[in-house]
Amino acid sequence: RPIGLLDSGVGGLTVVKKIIAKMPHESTVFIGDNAHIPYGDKTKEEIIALTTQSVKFLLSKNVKLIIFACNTATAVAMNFIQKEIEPQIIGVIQSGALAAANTTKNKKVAVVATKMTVGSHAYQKEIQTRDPQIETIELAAPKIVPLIEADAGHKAYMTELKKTLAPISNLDFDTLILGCTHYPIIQKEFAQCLKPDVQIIDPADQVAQYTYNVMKRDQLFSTNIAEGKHEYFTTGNVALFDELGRLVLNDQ
Ligand code: DGN
Repeated sequence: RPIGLLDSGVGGLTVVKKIIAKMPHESTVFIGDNAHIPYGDKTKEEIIALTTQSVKFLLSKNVKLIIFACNTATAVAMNFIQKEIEPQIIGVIQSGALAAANTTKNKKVAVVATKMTVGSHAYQKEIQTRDPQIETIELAAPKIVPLIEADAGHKAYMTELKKTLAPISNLDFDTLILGCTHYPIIQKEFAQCLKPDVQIIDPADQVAQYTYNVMKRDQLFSTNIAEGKHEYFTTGNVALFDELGRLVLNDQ
């Protein structure tokens, strides 16, 4: 049985890529809800309804575990949907918070994410439970995801990203969480907009490790000795998803 992953668009492929690298014998099924991107500006009810559709699709593919490769869905819909289904759901926020709490030395962490993720303060809460001394600075960046989804060539980001990060770029945090799974696609550009000693956290690294641990604990590893198979689906434009998706999967 495969591992299921979902996102509102191609961002979740940054997580798929790390899962495949960590567990090459596992098969995966990914669904990107590109028809309804961005999730960050929608209501909680809308996000729960859309995420539920993607979860139903993944369950129809007989997945053994589901990863919400979307911070917005993790923040808003994960706990609610977990109550309704049997397979375990793994989100990205808990892992991102853990990685940041383990990384920061000066106990100041910045999180850049969608409006909805920032509004939920999910990162702040998770970081607080790990270390109440850590100060979390949260910044919503609603313009970045639509730019990434629109521009397969990675071009028009710098100006917008600089503008978006301006309110925090001179603050003295030493760790920054890419709190949206689209952002690792432009991690280099993020680095260029920040002080050189800021550590950038892609929660997907810790998600891959956590997923590995859960699969070991629950004996979910595939007995395949061949490489896993990977299927990709989108609710949106297939040609665009294909073009941008290939770029994300091959490019990092
Ligand atoms: N990739 C998603 C996230 O991690 O929050 C959401 C992007 C969006 O829909 N705006």
